[in-house]
Amino acid sequence: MTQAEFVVVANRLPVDRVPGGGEDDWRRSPGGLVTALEPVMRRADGAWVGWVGQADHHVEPFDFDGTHLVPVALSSEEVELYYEGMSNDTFWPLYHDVISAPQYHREWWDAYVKVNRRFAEAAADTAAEGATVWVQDYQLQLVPRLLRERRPDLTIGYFHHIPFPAYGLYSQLPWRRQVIEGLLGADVIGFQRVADAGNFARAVRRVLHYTTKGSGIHIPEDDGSTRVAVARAFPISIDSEAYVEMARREDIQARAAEIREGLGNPRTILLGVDRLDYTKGIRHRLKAFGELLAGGEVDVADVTLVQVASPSRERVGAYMQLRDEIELTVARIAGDYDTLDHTAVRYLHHSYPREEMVALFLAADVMLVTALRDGMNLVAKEYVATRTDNRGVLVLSEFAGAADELSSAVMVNPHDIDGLKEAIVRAIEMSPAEQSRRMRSLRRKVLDNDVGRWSRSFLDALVEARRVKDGKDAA
Ligand code: GDG
Repeated sequence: MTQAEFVVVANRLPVDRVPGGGEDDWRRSPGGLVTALEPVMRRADGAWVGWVGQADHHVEPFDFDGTHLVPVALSSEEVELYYEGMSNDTFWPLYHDVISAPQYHREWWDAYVKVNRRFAEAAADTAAEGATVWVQDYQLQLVPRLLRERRPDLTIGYFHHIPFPAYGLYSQLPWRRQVIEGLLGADVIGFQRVADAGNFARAVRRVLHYTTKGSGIHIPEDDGSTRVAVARAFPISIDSEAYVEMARREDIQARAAEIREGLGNPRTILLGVDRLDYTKGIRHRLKAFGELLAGGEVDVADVTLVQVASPSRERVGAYMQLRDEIELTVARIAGDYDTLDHTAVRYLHHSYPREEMVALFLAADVMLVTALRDGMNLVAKEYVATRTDNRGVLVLSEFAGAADELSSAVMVNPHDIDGLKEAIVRAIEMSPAEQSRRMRSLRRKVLDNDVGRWSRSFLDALVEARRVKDGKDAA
């Protein structure tokens, strides 16, 4: 059994099976987290504990590209109860301000506990004495405590990629105490926004009556001593340089021109790129755009909205319903406003390679990020990173975590349809000088604060936690 000094625990392993390949054919998953942690994993002789993404599949631990991968198996029933149920139909809607009604089912919770225990056991078996373990996201909120119980020698971090809701909503959760206790097993608990960390600290005070001071949470231990866990914001980012490099590639620029051409060279291309998810505000965006066409503020001959809605969680009822609603709206807009030469909305229910996404970013004059609630929203940062000529406008929801940093965007409250319409018109009409002024400032933020900086600052906080712990043990 490998004993690693640094272990990441996430719902998914950082690899996907190669389609059509053999049992042992894996490729690196495209995600930002994987890119961010790659250098750390190599340097630290790291291991990654996670699910392979297929139910009822037992895979032995294996090495991939310098990282030791430890697969956790899930049965199809567990995928249904722990993943699609508790994670994606309870925590996801509850933590995104109940945009869709969360379902509370005791058998989902039981499966969640059981699967979290399995991940904690796998991590405990993988970590070397005194190692650092970094747990990722809301599917694994109980792992920090379960792991600490088994391995008090470890330094444990947890990062929460999605929002943490206000207590008035969080308190609905029948297992609100267990979840807080689970998270408090970590030495450092990271959130996207300062407000998320604040909501968490308040929940800790309300549920457990612990004292919090700044980012410190004072946890009474069984032996009468107090342990201090740190809960604060570490806003995640992207591999900005990789996006800049792709944006400079001639083949990708040529593809962007081809995309514009294919749409009939409209004066303005608006773009939305989201997983098809009710948190992303796709319906609000379509409603605002439809009204602009109806009111004549926007003409189909001049403006096209390209909406990429990548398939997501297709077995969860709320997602099936959302897809039907969006597709009905798109078809209505097409029927009312398309001409033989122009299309109002080019709707694409597909996933695309990263290069194609960058070509789309380059082709788009206006990027619409109108999430009703979003932990961060990396698409906003990716768009900004690719705009090397400082042109283009980002319309950004104040309910996305990215709004804290990207304050030079055109800010919107997506619930305010009139406000959203005004923002879209303003973006379409914005002078090149104003575009450039705003984009320069946005780009500075995204280039300075990339994902490498994010992971370094989180890991530095863990090193500090370790120092405090060692100091305490020595005393
Ligand atoms: C969660 C939180 C937080 C999308 N379609 C395609 C594609 N994408 C890529 C985007 C972007 C990523 O997927 C989506 O990231 P987001 O941040 O926008 O949203 P979530 O998936 O909801 O992520 C979020 C994030 O975790 C990180 O902490 O920011 O708030 O909800 O990178 O470009 N990529 C490709 N083809 C597609 O069709 N290649």
